[in-house]
Amino acid sequence: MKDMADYDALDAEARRILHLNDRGGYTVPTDGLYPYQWNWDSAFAAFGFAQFDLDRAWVELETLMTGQWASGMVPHILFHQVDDRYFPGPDVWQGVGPIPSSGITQPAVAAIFARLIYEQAPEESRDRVMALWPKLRAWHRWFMDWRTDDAGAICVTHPWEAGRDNTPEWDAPLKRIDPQGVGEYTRRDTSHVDPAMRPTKFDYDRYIWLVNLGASVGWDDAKLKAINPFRVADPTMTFILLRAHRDLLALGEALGCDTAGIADEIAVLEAGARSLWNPELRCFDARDVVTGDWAGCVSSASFLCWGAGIDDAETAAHLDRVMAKVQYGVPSHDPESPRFEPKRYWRGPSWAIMNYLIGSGLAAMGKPQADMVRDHTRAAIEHHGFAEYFDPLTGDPAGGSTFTWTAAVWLGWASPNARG
Ligand code: 9WN
Repeated sequence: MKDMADYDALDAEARRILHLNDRGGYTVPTDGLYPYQWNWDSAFAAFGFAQFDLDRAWVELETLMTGQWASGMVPHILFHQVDDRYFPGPDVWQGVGPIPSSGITQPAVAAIFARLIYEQAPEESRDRVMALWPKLRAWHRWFMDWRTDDAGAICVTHPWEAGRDNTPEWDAPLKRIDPQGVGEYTRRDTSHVDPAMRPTKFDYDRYIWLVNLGASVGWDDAKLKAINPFRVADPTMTFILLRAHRDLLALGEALGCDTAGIADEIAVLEAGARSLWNPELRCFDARDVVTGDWAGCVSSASFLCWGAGIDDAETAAHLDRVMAKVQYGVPSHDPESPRFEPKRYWRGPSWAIMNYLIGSGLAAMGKPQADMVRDHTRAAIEHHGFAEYFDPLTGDPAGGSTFTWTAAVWLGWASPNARG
């Protein structure tokens, strides 16, 4: 246990990281490995900035929304300036928005933080959030139009869309893809980070094949939906959109916006969330929409249910079982599964952002595990720094360092000085 001076120093280091990664109006996840603006990273950055610079927090969200497409979609990467340290860049993606971008989205966390930041300082934030609200509404509507399955769950159409790139949930759907014609390409990620901590070539070939497929139809939502073999109803997207939609509604009511339709959409998403209950696994799980097959995975995404306002005793029992095996946060995949790899990206490591979404959800529903999830996250960061992710067994830092969202989660939630 550190004393308060040490925590103050960690707070200062977290603020330094946010400034270090600030490119003027937007924040990169970390220099080199990810030199662009990423969607959900940026919303977390806003949460971090809001702890000490309210104006800069709003600017982050405002810049994110400048990339919004005419359809309402908000891309997962905005390429504000070309940087060849990352692949695939704007030439491969061929996004069709107002600025160069990718063609897929990411979990809709922005409205969650817009509400949180607004409630922290309503007077000063009112005009800023009023301007953002209709854009967030349009983005959520696009999700409802293009990403729901028949049951009302939200689907991922590319492994990068859920932000949990190589999680075992995608193994079977990706296996069905023959990545013909992908050709030669040079990965950049493995020149920044140990390949043992990154997705495999098998995964990358399919990631790029899916990007090429979207670009081949100009990212037309209807055309792509008809030809895309990868469509998985997913707890990450569904629980997060449900939580964000509740926040959008509360925010809209507070601001006097036109909230027509949102309550009905929440009911659809609630049904969709319940459709992700796998009766054999006795837990929330991903479901391949093409085959109807369950992934059969207890993952950190299963534990996002509380954030969405859905309590479940059997999922809580899984959380207790899983947490008894680790010391540094919620593992992204079940440590008792043969597919668990504690250092490989989304196949085992603990991520501060998921811990935050899970822990804050547990706290909102008064669940006793909330403090444990926060304490684990605090321990990971205080012992091992602001890494992209952590080995949940040893706490070893993994992936990139000086990471924006880890610093933001520290400032907003994990630090003993945090107000959240
Ligand atoms: C692809 C930026 C992003 C995160 C994702 C994380 C990782 C990108 C990559 O980095 O994905 O989007 O190239 O590996 O999986 O959640 O937003 O930090």
